[in-house]
Amino acid sequence: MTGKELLEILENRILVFDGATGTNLQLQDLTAADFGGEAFLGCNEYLNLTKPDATEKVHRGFLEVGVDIIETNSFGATSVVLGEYGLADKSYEINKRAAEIARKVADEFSTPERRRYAAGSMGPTTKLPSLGHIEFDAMRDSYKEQVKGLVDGGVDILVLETCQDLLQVKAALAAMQEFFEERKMEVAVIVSITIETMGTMLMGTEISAALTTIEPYDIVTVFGINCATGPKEMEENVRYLCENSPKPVFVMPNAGIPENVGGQACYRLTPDELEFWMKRYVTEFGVSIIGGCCGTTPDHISRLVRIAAETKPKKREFSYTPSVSSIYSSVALHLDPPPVIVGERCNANGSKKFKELLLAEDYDAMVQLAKEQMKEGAHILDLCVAYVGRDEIRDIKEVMKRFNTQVALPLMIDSTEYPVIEEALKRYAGKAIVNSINLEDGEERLRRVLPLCKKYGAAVIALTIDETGMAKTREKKFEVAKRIHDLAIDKYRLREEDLIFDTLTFTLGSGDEEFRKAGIETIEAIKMIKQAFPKSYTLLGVSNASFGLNIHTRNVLNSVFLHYAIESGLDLAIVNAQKIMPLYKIDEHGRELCKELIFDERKFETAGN
Ligand code: THG
Repeated sequence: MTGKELLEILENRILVFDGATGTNLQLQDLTAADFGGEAFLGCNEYLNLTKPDATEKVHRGFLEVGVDIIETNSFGATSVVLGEYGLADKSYEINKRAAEIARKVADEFSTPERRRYAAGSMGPTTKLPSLGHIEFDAMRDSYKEQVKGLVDGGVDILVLETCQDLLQVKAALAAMQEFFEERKMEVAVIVSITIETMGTMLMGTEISAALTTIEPYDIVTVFGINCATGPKEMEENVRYLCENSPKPVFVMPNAGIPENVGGQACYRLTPDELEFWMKRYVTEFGVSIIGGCCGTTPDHISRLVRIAAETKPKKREFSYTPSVSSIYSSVALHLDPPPVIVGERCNANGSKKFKELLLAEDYDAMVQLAKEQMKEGAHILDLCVAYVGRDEIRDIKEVMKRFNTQVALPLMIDSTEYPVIEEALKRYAGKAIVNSINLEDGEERLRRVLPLCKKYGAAVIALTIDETGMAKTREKKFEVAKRIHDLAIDKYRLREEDLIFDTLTFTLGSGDEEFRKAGIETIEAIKMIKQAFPKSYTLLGVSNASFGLNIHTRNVLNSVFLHYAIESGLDLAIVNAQKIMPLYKIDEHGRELCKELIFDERKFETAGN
């Protein structure tokens, strides 16, 4: 089943997933022999080979109470997890068998009026890539083998569930995307994250950050939450998703928060209680797919079947705010009042201090400089570790593995090197911005960078530069922006809201006749772009406007220039957050002089320095 087919079904009915696999295997009192020996005791996924009847029995139990979708017994069947039992090389086989078993039983219960589906369960593994437990590539490859087994075994859907770390999600999605491209096919994908009792994912991720990061992926059809708590504790997060997510919402709670009874997890939520909450989520909030996680039995799930039979899907009204995100929290690409402030100081070419820290390889102090900018009011950070004579790949790896978890602000990856951009994106759990693309070498840069943005779910900055150089007039800036826009959207399938235009400015203080109109052209181009592409965003590296002037003049000119750019619709500004002044703090004379410089209304002969 494709994502589109799943969406069509969800237009007309609520779908019901099954309940706990582990809990219901345990109820069968399986012996070590059933698991294939003492060494494999507790490896539920191995049962698909050693005692397939046990898995089949769980599926039957749920299909008998009327579920639409059963999940394969493959939650821990990646090589990463199976390796703990010495079964890493059996991953493909186990996943394929798990899928075949589920496929067979689902088909048995299918009727022409009502098909039953098999969803390939993919768990979080036992490793957290954001904590360095495993490299992105290794995790992606392990997931890819699981996907291969599940799809070859005949699943209709892939469900990546109980996700703890967004970087783990990205590795799994990269695996699926590569697999779909290689096979020239696709199956519907559901991603479900786990929100712990403290209100965030295990890594500290807020629900808004998770939605922002996963939302750009076209292959993900449905997004939701499962595990950790009962339905009641999920209320605020379910509400958030239903009010904000463009993708249909999935909810699969435990039978309550587990209580420890003599070393055993004990789940106490009654079927009545589950029904009460889930009914509310479906009818009032507009949840589309419901099911049960740990501790839920066929008794619980029969209540969900009843809800689905009694209820038509609610037309949900949501409003999604295009944003970017760190592993922890998200930042909208337009703020009121504007602008979104992008801190410029984590740039080896733009800050003497950052350059020195890079040369000293004092990566931890680089994190401190990032944190300082957050205190100064930055919302996003530009990050550039390019420095002549240094290995930029090595530096970006070292920096990203720290910035990913130690910097709470979303990052803008500022590099001209494609491999550097990819290495950065592979180490970033959130939704980044890639800085930047342009048409200097024709389409080449778009061809290389935009697929990376799609693969890792990033936004991108487009500079108004083409084969003839940096555009100078408003018309030319607009023309280049439009050319990039059309290519990015039509050819590379980027979304309008993931595109940020930078109309660039030459320095205004050179006194050079050629650049007298640089400021006004840059500002006017912002207006034209905003009008033509209202769903996209605009950005300026503001400090560029004042290169060559003395430091005080720079701060004043940057502040005034920023003011007028914002008036023309600028959304984001790369600045030194600490140095930007509100207009009222600048004396009348200074303000007037800057205005004349920016709008070329000069009553004096040369630009004052
Ligand atoms: N557009 C986009 N990205 C960009 C730029 C842009 N990235 C880089 C740059 N331009 C924006 N960042 C800076 C950072 C620092 C300075 C200017 C622009 C700067 N630094 C001081 C100097 O060089 O004189 C040094 C400050 C210090 O050492 O502390 O001016 O336009 N998309």
